[in-house]
Order: sequence, then C-alpha cells, then structure tokens
Amino acid sequence: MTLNIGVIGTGAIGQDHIRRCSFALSGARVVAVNDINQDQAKKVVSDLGIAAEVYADAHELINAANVDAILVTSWGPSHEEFVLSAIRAGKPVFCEKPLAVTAQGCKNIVDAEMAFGRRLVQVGFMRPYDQGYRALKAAIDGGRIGEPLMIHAAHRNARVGQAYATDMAITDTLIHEINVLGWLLDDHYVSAQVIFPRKSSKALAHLKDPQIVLLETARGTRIDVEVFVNCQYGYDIQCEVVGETGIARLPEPSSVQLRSEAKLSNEILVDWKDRFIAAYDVELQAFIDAVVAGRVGGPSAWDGYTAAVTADACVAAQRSGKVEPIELPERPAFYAPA
Ligand code: NAI
Ligand code: ISE
Repeated sequence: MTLNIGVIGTGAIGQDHIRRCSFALSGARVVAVNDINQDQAKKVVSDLGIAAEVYADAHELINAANVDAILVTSWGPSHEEFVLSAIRAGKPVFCEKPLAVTAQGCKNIVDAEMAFGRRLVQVGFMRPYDQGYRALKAAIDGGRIGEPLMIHAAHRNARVGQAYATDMAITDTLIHEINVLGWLLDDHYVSAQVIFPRKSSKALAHLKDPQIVLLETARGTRIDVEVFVNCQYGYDIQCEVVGETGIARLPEPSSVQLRSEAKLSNEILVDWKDRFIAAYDVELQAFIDAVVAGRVGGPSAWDGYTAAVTADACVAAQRSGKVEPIELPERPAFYAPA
C-alpha cells in the first residue's frame, strides 16, 4: 500500500519533508498540500514536479477522501487546530515540534487522542532517531559510564531572524534538548533555572543571547545547556554525559579531515537540515511504516505535552531569575512505552 500524505505548511521543513516523502523514503507519496501562502505551495509542487493538489483550506485537505495521513509543518501556533482536526477525522498525523505552543494546547490534543481511543499523533522530535544519540544512549544503558551524574550540552545556531524572541530559545530551540535528554536518561525534570551571560553583540537588540539553562531531573542528574543562536560559526550540537566511571560524548557528524595550507581542519555544518538529515529520514520512514501497519509510535502527544510543561517552567525561570519547580502529571497507561 502507498500512503497518501497531505502536508500543511510548505516552508523550510515542509519542503524538506515533502522532498523526502516523494524521493527519499518508501511507501508514501504527497497528494495534497496547503499553505496560507498559496503561491508558495503551488511553487513547491511545481519545483518538485510532484502530482499534488494545492488546497486553499487546511481542513478540506485533512478531510479529503484520498488523504490517508497528515504532516503538520506550519508555524507552531497553528499546530493545535490542525492536529485536533486530524484526530476528529480519525487520521494519523505527524506534527512538527512544538506540538502546540501552550501546555494546555498540548493537553487538549492528549485528551482528544485518548477520547479517540488509539494513538494517531507522532511529534517531530527527531533526535531520538539520530544515530549519534542512539549510540550515546546505548553506552549509558549498557553501563559503560556508570550512573549518569551530569550532562553538559550546547545548542548553537549560526544566526536567527528578526522574529526570533528570547522565549523562543526555550520553546523553539531548547525544546529539542528537553525531549532528547529526558529520553537519553529515561528520567524527567523537576526544576529549571536560566542564567543570562554577557550578551553577544551579534544578537539583535530585543534578544538575550546566549542563555544557559540548568535542569535537574527526578534522579538528581544536573544538566546545563548553552543555547546560543547567533554563534556565527555554524550549527553545532554538543552533548557530554558525565557518569560515575566515565564520560560519553555525542559523536561529531562525520566530515573529511583536511591537512592543507599548514592547517588540520574539519568542516562544521551550518544548517539543521544537513545536521539531522538522516534522523529526519528515519523518523518519517518510521511514521509511514507504522501507519501502513495500522499503528502510530514514536514521540507521542504525551511527550509533546511534558516537553511543553517543562518549557513553560524554563520560560518562567527566564522571567523570574529563580529556580522554578516542574510538576509533571503521571503518565496515563494509554501512553505507556511500547
Ligand atoms: P517556515 O516559516 O519556513 O514555514 C512555515 C510555513 O507554514 C510557511 O510557509 C507559512 O506560510 C505556513 N503557515 C503558517 N501558518 C499557516 C496556517 N495557519 N496554515 C497553513 N500554512 C501556514 O517555518 P519552518 O522553519 O518550516 O518551521 C515550521 C515548523 O517546523 C515550526 O513549528 C518549527 O518549530 C518546526 N521546525 C522543526 C525543526 C526540527 O528540527 N524538527 C526544524 C525547523 C522547524
Ligand atoms: C528550529 O525551529 C529547529 O527546530 C532547529 O532544530 C533548531 O536548531 C533551531 O534553533 C529552531 O529555531
């Protein structure tokens, strides 16, 4: 069976996912697209040379008879409406992070999915599908460094646009670490604090950049994440886990080592699309395969919800300057790990 996919949002990641569903992955094709910028949606379809219908209305796309599953790749504030509409239609939906821009919005999705009675939602947290993070988790779970005590991490973007605000360092950027570090440790967060070092002169006036986020987990592991979104030099994701008997580091993406002009050098990637290209492929192939097999797995609406609750505490900590508690409700049996 070929899965017919409808995509809402044909911007940066929407285009990338349409390309991979159409040309890189197996078992699916994109038959419908929608964007509030209809001209862009038409151009994407024409540039990629795919036979997809351009819908003026996202809800019509969701309910179209030939659309089996939905990808939501529009701006964050629109996610809740489209995911709820897909659940009402009983259709599997892959939604890019964040699942919704408020914890309540995520909770509304959790409630709707549980009322529907089976999982339909996969959230686009791709890092657990990254080979490097998987190897890191295998080292921790295999007892290679003893119990994890601390994590030092960094999430650096070369630069961000005018629309990027101080709280987006949490809701748009750190949200990846919130998800992947919880998964890595199989633990959840109990408190958050945010520290603002000296501001970079390269950051726009309205943005506090860099930031250091300190997280504490239920088992007492302490995490520091540097979020620096105008670092200028590249897209750089770092993660070092300090355990009782050793240290495990996230591998660098492979790149040719050059000896040239009296220098020894390795290139650093600049674009998130390239850094996680394989992880995006694996996560979307997993979504397609699961839907074809009649079930949805991967990061769940519950994971999206708990990430949002944690992000809210981090944003509160940005504003208060204090250590903010994180109170997570108990995971319902519906979302028990498979
Ligand atoms: P973008 O701005 O390049 O594209 C978003 C597109 O959605 C635009 O074409 C816009 O016109 C369209 N759109 C916005 N509201 C809409 C609505 N109500 N109905 C239909 N179309 C609408 O943004 P980008 O970078 O592609 O991000 C989209 C989403 O993907 C965001 O939630 C972002 O956080 C997430 N993202 C995830 C990444 C990951 O690593 N997993 C990487 C980059 C983005
Ligand atoms: C973007 O939306 C992403 O998800 C990227 O992975 C992240 O590095 C970037 O900071 C976000 O703006």
